[in-house]
Amino acid sequence: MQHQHPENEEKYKALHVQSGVKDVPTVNPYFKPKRKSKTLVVSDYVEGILAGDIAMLGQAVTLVESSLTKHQTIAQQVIEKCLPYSGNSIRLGITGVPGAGKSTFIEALGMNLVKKGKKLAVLAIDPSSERSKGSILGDKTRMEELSVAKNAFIRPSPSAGSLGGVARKTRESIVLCEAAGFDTIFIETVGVGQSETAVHSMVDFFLLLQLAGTGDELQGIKRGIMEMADGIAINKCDGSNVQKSNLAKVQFESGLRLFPAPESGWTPTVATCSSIQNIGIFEIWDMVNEYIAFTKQVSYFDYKRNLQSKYWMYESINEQLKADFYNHNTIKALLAEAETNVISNKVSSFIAAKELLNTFRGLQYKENL
Ligand SMILES: Nc1nc2c(ncn2[C@@H]2O[C@H](COP(=O)(O)OP(=O)(O)O)[C@@H](O)[C@H]2O)c(=O)[nH]1
Ligand SMILES: [Mg+2]
Repeated sequence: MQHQHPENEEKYKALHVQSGVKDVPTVNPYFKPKRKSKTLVVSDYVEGILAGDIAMLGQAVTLVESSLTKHQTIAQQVIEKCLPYSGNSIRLGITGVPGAGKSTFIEALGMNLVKKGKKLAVLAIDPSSERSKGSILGDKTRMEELSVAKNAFIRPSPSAGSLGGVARKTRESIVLCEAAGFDTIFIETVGVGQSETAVHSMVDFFLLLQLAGTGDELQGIKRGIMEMADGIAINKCDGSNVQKSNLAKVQFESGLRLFPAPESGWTPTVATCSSIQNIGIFEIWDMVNEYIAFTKQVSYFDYKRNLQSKYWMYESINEQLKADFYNHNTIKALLAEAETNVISNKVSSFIAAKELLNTFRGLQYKENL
């Protein structure tokens, strides 16, 4: 093509103009477009979960946690299909003040268990995690070995929504984990008030991690939580803390005797352990197993699980009713007005509430026509 350049004519001997090259393509010609990933349907999730596919389990849990209606619709169907395959696990709740060593304990016991061939799922309930942007992130570093162990599935707390909402999501995730073959489920709670009750109502065994010398054993604070516990472990029983921990053990034991006997007939046990030095950890697992054997023998195990199922049904009804009411646009507008009326004593609180509920019922009736 050289001749096309007039400068290449005979008369300009000294000059030689090269042809340019074609523009290089802006896209990589070797790039093979990936097949567009297919949208997963309910049966994909269910089959994946039942086959023990952890990636699929993770995606299904994400759906459970999503607040989008279209995700919830799929999630609920997946849960329903998985339900018949759930229930075959030991569910252990772990509570204690921040810093008590819950995550370290889970790492220690969890590694013991997966080495013995158990399949362990670790879930968490931390309704505050949205604000604190995941205290659980720090936790994953405490579960360094466990978070990469083959037979472990660690999932941070669902963060969006009310405690009730967060707890429901965790409870539903338990079903999926069990259907995926996880035989041991740990639920970690951040020890701030309400979340213990929620965790207590979804586990078989509720373990309270305590520290020696915090004064709890003497002041009897967190009485409600102590009453819920099936076992207490005094953690950080190592180094200069051993003597104090043993003393705390005795104090907790006598403290527990002041509580009324639990319905199960099981006497809560107190143990000491060091999660960092891996001392006394497996003994706590023995304690859990003794409890399971005991409650199964006296037919309390299933009874408790049935109570829990009923509890969650009512919880869901309550949540749903509340959400329907408070999220209704007309009601939202009327609430502001009712507040003013109540404050200025124009209407009594009780009557205002009754009127709003009546209006809500009327609206629902019309909407359902
Ligand atoms: N000495 C000692 N320190 C521990 C033990 N378990 C946990 N810790 C430390 O206590 C701190 C809080 O532990 P972490 O597991 O994050 O507590 P969490 O907030 O209850 O989950 C960390 O610095 C741990 O290293 C233990 O058994 N002995
Ligand atoms: Mg933690």
